Amino acid sequence: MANYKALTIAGSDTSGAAGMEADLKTFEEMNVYGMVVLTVIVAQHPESWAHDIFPIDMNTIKRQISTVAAGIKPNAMKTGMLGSGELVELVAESIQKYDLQNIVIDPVMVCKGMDTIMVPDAARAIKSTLVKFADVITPNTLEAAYLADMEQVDSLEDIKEAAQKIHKLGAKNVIIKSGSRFSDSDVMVDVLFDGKEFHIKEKSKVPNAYNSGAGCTFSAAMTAGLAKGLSVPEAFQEAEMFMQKAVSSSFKLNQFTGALCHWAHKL
Ligand code: PXL
Repeated sequence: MANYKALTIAGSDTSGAAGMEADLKTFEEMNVYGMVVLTVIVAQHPESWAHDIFPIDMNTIKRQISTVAAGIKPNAMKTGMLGSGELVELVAESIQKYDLQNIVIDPVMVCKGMDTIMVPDAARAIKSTLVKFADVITPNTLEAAYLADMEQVDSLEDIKEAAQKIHKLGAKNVIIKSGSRFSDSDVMVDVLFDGKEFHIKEKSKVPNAYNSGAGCTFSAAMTAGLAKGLSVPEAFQEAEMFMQKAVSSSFKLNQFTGALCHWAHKL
């Protein structure tokens, strides 16, 4: 039996909904062996759910990268929360040094419910150094606006413009997810731009769904598809089907948040 291996370079979301927890659950459900380079640990305050970020030191991160990249070699990899500009640069160097393939960049700049960039220094470095290594980049509308130097991305036309601009930065394929952020619409769109064509996936908002970790899960599903040798449009199709089920069966964790049901495709 073929064993396909995927790597995530990402933070731990202690609540289990986002970050490397979401990535590993997704890899597993998609029949791909998962590995982690841990970058930060996010812990939430139980009374307010405010997030604190505890970084892992750079030497420990370098050792983890060499374990999986030199010692094993994944078929595909993704990035999640990177936490500092220095770490973004280390990831870009490592992609070249170890000749890593099938790179999915999830340019995590905000967590669910936030509208300001968490670590500006990391966001700048993603734009200047990491985007060009992306076989696929998967920003939400806030991240897309930042990367494309646009005031806002709030319509399908904006998404198309942003995707073209981000493609010009060097990403081979750009997937922008409107999520539930479009202000005046019941419809959500995910748009894949491959440099020539737009592939548009329209879907209805799922009422009362919990979508914490949706960005991580989607980019992990893309990574799993590429690890298995699917083309980008095929991986997009498979990731969309996986998300549809995981979001429809999402559930509450506490009064602040909930999680996707990663195993919903088996129900
Ligand atoms: O969903 C963005 C995200 C990514 N990575 C980690 C997180 C979060 C949001 O909470 O905690 C580790």
